[in-house]
Amino acid sequence: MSAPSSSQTRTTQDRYYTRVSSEPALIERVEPTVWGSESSAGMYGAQELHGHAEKGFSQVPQLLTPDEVAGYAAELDRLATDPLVRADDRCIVEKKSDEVRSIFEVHRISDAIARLVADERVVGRARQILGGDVYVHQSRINYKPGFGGGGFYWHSDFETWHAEDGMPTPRAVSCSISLTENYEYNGCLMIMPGSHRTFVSCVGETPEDNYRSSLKEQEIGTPDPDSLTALANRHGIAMLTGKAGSATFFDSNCMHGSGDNITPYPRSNIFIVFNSVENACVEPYYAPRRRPEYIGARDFTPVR
Ligand code: 6CS
Ligand code: FE
Repeated sequence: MSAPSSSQTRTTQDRYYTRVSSEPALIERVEPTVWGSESSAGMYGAQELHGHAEKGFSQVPQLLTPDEVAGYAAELDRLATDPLVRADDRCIVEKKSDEVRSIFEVHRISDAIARLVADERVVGRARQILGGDVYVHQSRINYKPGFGGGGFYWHSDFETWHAEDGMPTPRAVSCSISLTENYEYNGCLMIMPGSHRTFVSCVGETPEDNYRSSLKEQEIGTPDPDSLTALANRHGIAMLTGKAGSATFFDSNCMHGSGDNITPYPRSNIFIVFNSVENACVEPYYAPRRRPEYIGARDFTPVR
């Protein structure tokens, strides 16, 4: 399937068209969720991989030890208070405050996080799910501070990565590693279980430099209320709570979001997106031009 030039016109051969029609649409996903065999050797057992294929996500209760959590939490604090990092485009602050919301491309900024990316507990699970070698499409840390850390409205990551980063198919998986306790009330990740099997085509063209606003608060590429209602009624909503050190692996096309955090308890996580090397990004399908490489990588070197 050849990618269209980075244009905003729908191309007939692209199954996952979005942001080009005046009407939303629910499109059935045709690719598998687990690309390797569900009995492939690795950190996941067959039962866990089957569960991941069914729900579109899987939780690892204690991926990191308490000591490791403390180490990475200290690393997050160091990064968030480093003036050079604060001044970098990779650092996104909250819409309503000057608090750090996210820092992108952290696996290149922090040696500790680079090691975590290549840790078998992390990349090994991604390889099992994606059925082979993987590279990092995106990494970020989300701070979601207490008393006002902003949420993320419902969306599919694949919809954005297809439209704006040129990701051909949903053969990518995200790993969110919590460094603070994720309660129901402090903005934990919410996923509609099974929603990864439906691609929601969104309405509204991608503006120039959309990422400058979308990373603070996404508007373009968010599904319409009727589509969200249909998916929520069909699948329900799971609240991904978990202790610090727990991780959630979730398919690139899961419908997910998280609420604002008005509690005193921050919800910080490390977020790593693995893409199959067989699914390397091409030109954006529905955006005027590529996003910066710190958001959508163009180095497809497999994680070793
Ligand atoms: O635009 C993106 O790539 C990012 N936006 C969200 C809300 N989730 C996925 C990703 O980190
Ligand atoms: Fe997301």
